[in-house]
Amino acid sequence: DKIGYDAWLRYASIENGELREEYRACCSVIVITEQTKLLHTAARELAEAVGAMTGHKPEVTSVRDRQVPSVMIGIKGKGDTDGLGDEGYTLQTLEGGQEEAECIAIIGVSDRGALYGAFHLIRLMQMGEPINKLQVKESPANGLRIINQWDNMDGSIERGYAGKSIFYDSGGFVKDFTRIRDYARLLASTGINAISINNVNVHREETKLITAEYERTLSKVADVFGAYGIKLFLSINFASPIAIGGLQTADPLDPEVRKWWAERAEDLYRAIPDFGGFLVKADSEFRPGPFTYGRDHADGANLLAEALAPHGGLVIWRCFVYNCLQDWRDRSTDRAKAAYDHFTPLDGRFADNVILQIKNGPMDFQVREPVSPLFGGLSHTNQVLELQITQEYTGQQKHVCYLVPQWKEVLDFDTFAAGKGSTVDKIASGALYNRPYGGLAAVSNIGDDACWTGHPLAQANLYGYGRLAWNSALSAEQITTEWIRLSLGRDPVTEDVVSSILLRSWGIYESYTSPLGVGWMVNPNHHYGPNVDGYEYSKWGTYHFADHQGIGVDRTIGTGTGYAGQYHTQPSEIYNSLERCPDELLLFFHHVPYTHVLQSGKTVIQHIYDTHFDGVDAAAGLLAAWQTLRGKIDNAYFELVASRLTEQSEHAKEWRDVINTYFYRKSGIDDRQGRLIY
Ligand code: GCW
Repeated sequence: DKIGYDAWLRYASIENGELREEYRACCSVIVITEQTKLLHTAARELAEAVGAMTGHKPEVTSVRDRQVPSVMIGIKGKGDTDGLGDEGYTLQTLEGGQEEAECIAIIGVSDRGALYGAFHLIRLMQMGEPINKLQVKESPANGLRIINQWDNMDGSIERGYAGKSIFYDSGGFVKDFTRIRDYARLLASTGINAISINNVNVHREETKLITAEYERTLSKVADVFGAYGIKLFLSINFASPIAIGGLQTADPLDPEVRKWWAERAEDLYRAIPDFGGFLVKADSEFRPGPFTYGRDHADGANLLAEALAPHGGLVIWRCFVYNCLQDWRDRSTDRAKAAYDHFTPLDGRFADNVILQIKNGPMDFQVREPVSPLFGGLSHTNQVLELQITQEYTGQQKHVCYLVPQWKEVLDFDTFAAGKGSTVDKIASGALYNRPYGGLAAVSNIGDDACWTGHPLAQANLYGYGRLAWNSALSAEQITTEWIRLSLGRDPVTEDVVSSILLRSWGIYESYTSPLGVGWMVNPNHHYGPNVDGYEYSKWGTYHFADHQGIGVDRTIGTGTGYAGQYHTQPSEIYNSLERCPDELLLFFHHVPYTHVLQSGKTVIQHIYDTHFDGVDAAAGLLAAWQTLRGKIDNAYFELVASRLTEQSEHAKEWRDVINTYFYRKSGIDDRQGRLIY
């Protein structure tokens, strides 16, 4: 019943005897050079891993016996480590001599760096790599590598597909923190260094998380994460001064309000000295914010920044701000334009400890969207890229949809903001504009489900996010291989099959769901399953405008909403052009007749039919591929994945038939291949 619980920290015994002996010998003793919390964690983790993999658990000590081969874990301190930043580390094999045995030195710039170094060494052993000639030098590409939990204190998780919260239960914190600790381990092993533990939609009880009532419990939670180098953040309610402070207003410029927040921050830092800061969803989907008081988002963010600054805290301010009470008859409002319109005029006005958190696309985590043009629209503002690991619109962890390839596309997208090579990756990390803060944020996909993520293969998304946040230059293939070897072992056939399932899955999911970048077409509220007009006449601004002649949203500069003009010249010209716009985004930018011929040579309608028929076959193919692995992996794990893939394969047919039938009826155009459309 604990299927997949250990995820990528599953330390299977090393089968190759020679390798096992090498690891055992190199790691027979672990020496820590200083007594810090994180060095202790590093040593304990390494000892456990070596013990499980080799059958011999190394002793942990603080005195090195030079005659005995050992792993030394220490801190170098800033200054003498050229360009490694605060969190970097080196991993080196120091050859022994006559007097001295061989030693592996894991040296962090800080003790957090050393912890990452220890996890690196563990990973090498799990991968079956040699460790007797190590010359590794690593530091993270992104300063902030944060996970956002959308957990509520009643135990539910907004957009959660893997059970209930591991943090809360019926209105309070859980009593037993074991799972929280195990989650911290998983996160730290991939390099995550921050977490916000409550939903950005901050409800009544959660609003009180910043009060004395929760101080003690929070400081315990912070300790659990702190032992793994992860800083604790809280989502706050912008109207807290009214809701819990007894004030009449939450106006960011009101002196009483400023004082109130400053006091809250002081109390919080007294209880949790290494508290990270606040995550804020304001003026977004009915959440309170500065607009109520005629103030803008710089005023709002700076209010909190001022309160946190004396303690080194950060304000992470979300840019998911748009009109969610739109009238579908109003063709002049375009939700895609909203974030750019709201935030670019504020560039340069945010305090130094404010970071804007920007969703990867301009809409909302659809299977396919262009990159948000807000990346490229801000040069004097700290930014982080927000990704969604939880599969709200991508199959809800019933379907396999491996998102690392999607995230790679986003990171690699060239905004041309400061000339060629101005990728999202460089903007988010802060490198392009030399910003003090930057990084990646992502909405978690875990719950109290035995394997954490509902679908065991969805663990790969969480792992992949952490690895990309650490090193965005890793390829999707590399990350996939790592995840498979760590989680499922090193059988080459398993590796081939699973990596092909994972790497094809996003494209397959896209093919049988909404076509050509148009998005949505899901059932309202829960967002699972096909419903072409589910959001077509709603207030959320999510339209496809299909009629009997054509489909798509005209977002061009000349005749459309002008959204295409929010990009810099190079991408803007491409998107604005009917001929050059990439097929997969055509309907995001253009309204075209069903007979429009794509770059692929197919008409739009035939593309819809073909991808939906092919997508169903491909989904069945995923199941068939998995079936070949029976007997090669743990049976319970195997069956669980098989049952999910079966469900996916069935559900893909539902998608195919609803979508194809809808467009057949609208267009009256036959499928060239004469397949069955209802
Ligand atoms: O995607 C939408 C979700 C909401 C979510 C919101 C957001 C937390 O449907 O459930 O609210 O985005 O990102 O704030």
